[in-house]
Amino acid sequence: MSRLVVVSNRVADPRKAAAGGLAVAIRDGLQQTGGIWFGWSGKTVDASVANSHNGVHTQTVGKVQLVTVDLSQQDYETYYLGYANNVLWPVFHYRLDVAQFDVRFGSGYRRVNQLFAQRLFPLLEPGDIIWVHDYHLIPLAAELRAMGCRNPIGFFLHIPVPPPPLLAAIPEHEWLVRSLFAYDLVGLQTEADMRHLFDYAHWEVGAERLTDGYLRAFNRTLRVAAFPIGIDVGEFAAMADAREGVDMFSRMRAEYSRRQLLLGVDRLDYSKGLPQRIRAMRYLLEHYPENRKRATLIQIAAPSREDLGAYDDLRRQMDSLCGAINGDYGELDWMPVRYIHRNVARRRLPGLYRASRVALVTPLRDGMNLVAKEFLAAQDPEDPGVLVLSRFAGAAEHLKQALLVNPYDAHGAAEAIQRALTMPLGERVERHSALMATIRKYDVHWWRKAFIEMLEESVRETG
Ligand code: GDG
Repeated sequence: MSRLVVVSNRVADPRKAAAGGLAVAIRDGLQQTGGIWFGWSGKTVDASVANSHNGVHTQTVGKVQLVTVDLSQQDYETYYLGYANNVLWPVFHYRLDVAQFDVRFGSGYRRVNQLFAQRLFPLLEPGDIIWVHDYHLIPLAAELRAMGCRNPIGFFLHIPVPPPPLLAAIPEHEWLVRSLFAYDLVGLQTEADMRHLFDYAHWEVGAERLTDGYLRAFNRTLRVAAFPIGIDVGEFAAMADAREGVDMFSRMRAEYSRRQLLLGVDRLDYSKGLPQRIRAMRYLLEHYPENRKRATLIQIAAPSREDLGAYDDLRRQMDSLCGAINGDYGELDWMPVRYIHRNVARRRLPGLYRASRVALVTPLRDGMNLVAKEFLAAQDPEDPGVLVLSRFAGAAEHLKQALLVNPYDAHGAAEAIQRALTMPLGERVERHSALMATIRKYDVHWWRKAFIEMLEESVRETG
């Protein structure tokens, strides 16, 4: 079996309890074959250190080496804050209005990808399979190839691919897509993402569409396929039954015994549709007054990327919307929204999910959305809650039995929430069991195996 080399912006320490399902799946893959997990250390240091070997750290955990590199402050600002999070993240989530284009960002992005390639290349062995993750590292394979790397290299994009005219708004769009052709396999979350990439490649670079997921351009053949990412369903169900999960569940059930709990769990990010969700709640209270003094939304908004201005705006907007809805509708003994701008411990999440009658997963745009799947996995199958899911989350492509909504339409979303709150037990059970079958089949282990198998296969086919 080939050794696996995983590259991502950040390296999760797989021994830490906080590691999510993705980190666990990657760790399992690495432990099976041995290998390397390579990425940024999360630290910024003086440029002289970052550019020397003192900026590289190696730790061995079992058969796996965790290798991280430090970045200079300037690289952090241009590569990470600038290009990754002020250009690629907003544009790939269809938000040209919050994108900020600056040539310095593009050069920092390229420089850090080169630095990663320079540090990684000497560690590679001929049989290694390389798996690169996410938008921070699109040009990594091209940089490795320029150094003479012939190993199979796959790329998985965790976020959506926007339609071609939006992608083309990025000044370096052609370079980015050309860089993708240095990979042997590009994995995307959904069929819709595939269509966008194929259309772009066809119209903008004249790529030839070969059979079944193969594109030919720049003298290379690239295979593209959709691998909807999943969760570790067993782990989540077990966490719901563990002490902290059960404690959380009992506390919430006691507090909300005669009330109905709605739940949102998100990073505080403008892609997640949080202001729109509060507006839908307002609409619900206005038009279905039976929910007053009865339904409460707990919205966990974990702090995220607080160094960026667009996130400050969102924070202010949420403070004001939540203040207004509570001020207008709240009573001495009831508040419509409990907004918590903090991180909640991972072990407590399943209990919270299980105590909730409805989950509101209503992003404006999302690659997949794992919260939707975690909520389902944590439910009591005999008395499950209802998932209200945005049609614009990648997850909507295969979670068909959820109540799908358009998050921009406060009226329609409120109707769906009302339907969820009043759904009879039989229908809840039926929908939940169909959804569980899907998330069990397409879990995170399926995702990792399917990607690696296809990468190995595409390399055999194209030589
Ligand atoms: C990207 C793509 C794609 C959230 N709040 C807390 C907390 N979380 C955890 C959730 C879940 C994870 O964070 C969020 O995952 P999502 O998939 O919902 O969203 P992104 O972070 O935007 O992830 C997304 C994903 O990559 C995988 O490919 O699905 O589309 O955007 O696991 O539980 N965890 C803890 N406290 C919190 O307050 N502990």
